[in-house]
Amino acid sequence: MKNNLVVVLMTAALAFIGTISLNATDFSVANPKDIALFPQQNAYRNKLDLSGIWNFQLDPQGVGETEGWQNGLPNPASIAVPGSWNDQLDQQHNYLGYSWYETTTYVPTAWQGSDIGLRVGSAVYMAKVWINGQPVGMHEGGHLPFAFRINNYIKWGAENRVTIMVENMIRPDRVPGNIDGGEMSRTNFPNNNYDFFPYSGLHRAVWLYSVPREHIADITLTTDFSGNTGRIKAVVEKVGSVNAGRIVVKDKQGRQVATAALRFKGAEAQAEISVPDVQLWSTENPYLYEVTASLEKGSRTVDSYTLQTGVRTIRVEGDQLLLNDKPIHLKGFGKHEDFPIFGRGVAQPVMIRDFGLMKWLGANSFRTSHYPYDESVYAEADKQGILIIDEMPSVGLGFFDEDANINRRKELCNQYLEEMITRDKNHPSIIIWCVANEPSPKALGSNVMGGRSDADEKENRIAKEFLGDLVHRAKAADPSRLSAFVGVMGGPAEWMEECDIILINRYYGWYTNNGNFSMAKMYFNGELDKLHNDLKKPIIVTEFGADAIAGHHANEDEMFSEEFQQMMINSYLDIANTKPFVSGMMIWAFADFRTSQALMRVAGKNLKGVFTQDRRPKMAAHLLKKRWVDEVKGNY
Ligand code: BDP
Repeated sequence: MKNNLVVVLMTAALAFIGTISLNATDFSVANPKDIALFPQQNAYRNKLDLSGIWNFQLDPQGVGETEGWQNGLPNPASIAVPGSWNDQLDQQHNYLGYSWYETTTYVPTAWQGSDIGLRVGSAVYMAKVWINGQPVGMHEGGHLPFAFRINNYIKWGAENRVTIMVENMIRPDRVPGNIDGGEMSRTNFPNNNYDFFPYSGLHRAVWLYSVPREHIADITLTTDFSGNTGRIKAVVEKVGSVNAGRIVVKDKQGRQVATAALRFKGAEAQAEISVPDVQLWSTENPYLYEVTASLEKGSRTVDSYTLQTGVRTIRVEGDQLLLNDKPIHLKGFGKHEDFPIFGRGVAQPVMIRDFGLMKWLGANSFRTSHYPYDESVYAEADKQGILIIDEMPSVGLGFFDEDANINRRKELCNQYLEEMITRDKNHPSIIIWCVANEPSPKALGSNVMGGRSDADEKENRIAKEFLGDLVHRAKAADPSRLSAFVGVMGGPAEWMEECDIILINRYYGWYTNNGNFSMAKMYFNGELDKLHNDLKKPIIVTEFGADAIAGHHANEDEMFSEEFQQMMINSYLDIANTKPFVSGMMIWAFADFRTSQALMRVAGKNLKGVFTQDRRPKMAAHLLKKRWVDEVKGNY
């Protein structure tokens, strides 16, 4: 009750502030194409990481822009970028509203004559950028980068002020947000309809970078093989009049194994490259080739860009998920980017530790629930042979409120999809694009006892169209991977008909059937068979698990104990081992993580991690090591 009152007061207080309008004059809206290639340092390109201590100021009244804070913050504190703003300074853990970031930098004189860009890795939720007080651009949606060309705003030979205003209000016309009404709208604080803390701010590095005026704008690699020969298809896009180039493929020892000429027709050139005696990329042997595209004017190279890629295929055939034509079973987790104090800010030591822990217990995969992660995570997964279900930040979608909200959410989802695929498409580790997590019917709550929810006719029509279109868009943008969304427990199975593979979250024995675990197992077992029978596709259980308070021990029938969590995970895995059509079991979650405050969230956390938030193993982690490394029996 108390929480609800606070929410009402906060909402009323914020209503008058308004939010950043996308129509704001002078600010160009970020173009997803501009995030295609991560800044790279080589002989033709430069990059400068602006990470460090920035100036920071909250703007609870939303007066900064009219008072000219873009020309200098009146009373700034220090803050680290990247990092969530929530826990770095006092009194702003739950803050919803405007905040301002500011830093200064020289742009190296040697970059003159190049195209200069500014790339923001992730700003949750909405951002506006100024350089030297001049409006540059804006972007909506966190967890994905945006970039602007900034040549016209730069001062050479002098300091430049970079100012970024970030605004993080949670609304029904935002994704993720909070939809009024329905069983999925929560009574938590801050009030959102997703189960992770609404950490905000500049979560990833901000980069300055330069590319030659005539440059490679994008590279798309897709791979295939037959027998011993690998095939890499490269589509290269360029800017400028240069019309020739080259692709060179090198193996791990740096030996050139293949090359092809690029002849541009308009802005695009394509090349098919054969790789003899190919070493396929797999979880056991994550072999990466180095693919370099270059632009050439006569004998002069004007730009080049290098990608590390693996040659591999992924597809579904009948009941099986096939990596390089061989059945693969995903053993892994749903995760979060979440760590004390960092919040959702990039924490690379934690990232490296997580990969180590996944290997330690024999996992081969994870889902980037519930948003795309930092670029470095995918590069590491490519190297370590870990498979990824890449999920865009479309969690908690509903289809029953005002049309205007639903339409806006769809526009945002389309944008996120384009951004995610543009950014991530060249990573061999990514095998599935996940276009949403748990889109839910309004009446879901009363139907999660193993039954199906009755969405009304209009809701059903909108949901199927909305989700079907997202799945198809992903397939059209990238036919080389699978496309799906994660179905909620109790949700209509027919919503998933267009998915290439069935992804489901199930919590029998936790959110239902409490204290009656034999009933929970029966439901889970029965539903797997029914879903498979109805949809005839392989199934990955992308979430299942139980909260366990680390160090709390009891008999295994007592919820919240480590024993209960272990027993539950064990039972689900045993059941999955009896179903040949189950292609993956991903435990929710890898580690405990912060959520908004609510009665079910002890200490403000979801405790379903098999590791604690600081990565200490619970009993369940040891169980997984036993099942997946020490005494392997069956698929899981
Ligand atoms: C699922 C959500 C996930 C939650 C989990 C839970 O996909 O984000 O954290 O349930 O309740 O519904 O633990």
